[in-house]
Amino acid sequence: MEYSSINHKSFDGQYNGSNKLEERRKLKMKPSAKIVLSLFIIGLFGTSLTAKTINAVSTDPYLEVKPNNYVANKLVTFDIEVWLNDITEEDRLIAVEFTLTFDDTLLQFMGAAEGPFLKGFNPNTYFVAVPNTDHVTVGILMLPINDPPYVFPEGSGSLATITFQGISLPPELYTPYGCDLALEGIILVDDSTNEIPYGSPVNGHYEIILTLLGDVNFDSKVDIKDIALAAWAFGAYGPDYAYPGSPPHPRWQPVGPLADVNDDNKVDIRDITMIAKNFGKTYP
Ligand SMILES: [Ca+2]
Ligand SMILES: [Ca+2]
Repeated sequence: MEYSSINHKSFDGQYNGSNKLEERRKLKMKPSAKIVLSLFIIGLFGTSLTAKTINAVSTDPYLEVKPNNYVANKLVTFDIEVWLNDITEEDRLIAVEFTLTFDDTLLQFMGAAEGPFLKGFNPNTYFVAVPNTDHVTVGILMLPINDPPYVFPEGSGSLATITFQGISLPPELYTPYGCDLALEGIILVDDSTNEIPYGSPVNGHYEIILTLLGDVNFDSKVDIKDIALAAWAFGAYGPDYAYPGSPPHPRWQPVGPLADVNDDNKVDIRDITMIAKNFGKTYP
């Protein structure tokens, strides 16, 4: 699936133009915070629904970058996961390799960690991630266990979590600026060292959009929708908040990093106040 069809335009389209929200306005229905939030979440993840629908017809296993579209409004450290989907026991998978490519003028690779999927079938895995300037190559091998029968992976799950840091700001407000997080060099190996056929991967995309201070949903104005979104993430905090390595609050993603206007790794009344201060501002 190419990102040209699901680029910034379609992301914006959730908020501008003749979308569902606009139709509701025409019907003089007050959009509740719930509707705004669900539209926002569809905006962020609608692409992933489309991608899944396309892949549902394929029976081959395939790799997927999750989330499909990561959108930031400042330079942040963020994680993406690489999932293996639709593997079957009959595939007899014992090893996976893939390369994730990115634009090194926009992103810096920070680290990679094994996901839980393969370990759930065989705790004896060997995980290696080799970073390079603009790509990282990951390999995972399920080591033989002495106690047959060998349990082969089945279903879908995360192979790896890869952490990036945004390092480059766009030249101006509301100018889309980003790169693909594309999967290449995929190899799935079975226990006879044969390669397992796989479907087209679902690549990811990273985008940073600078906005008016407080425009949480990227619609070029600061209004009640932005406050409603921040209210949804109210009380949420990011990773490393409690102590180094601590997990983020369950409601941190996807809105928390965007609603954390003062960039202190949590959403609280300070952020809401800053949004309220800019209430009514529009761009340009
Ligand atoms: Ca807004
Ligand atoms: Ca904050």
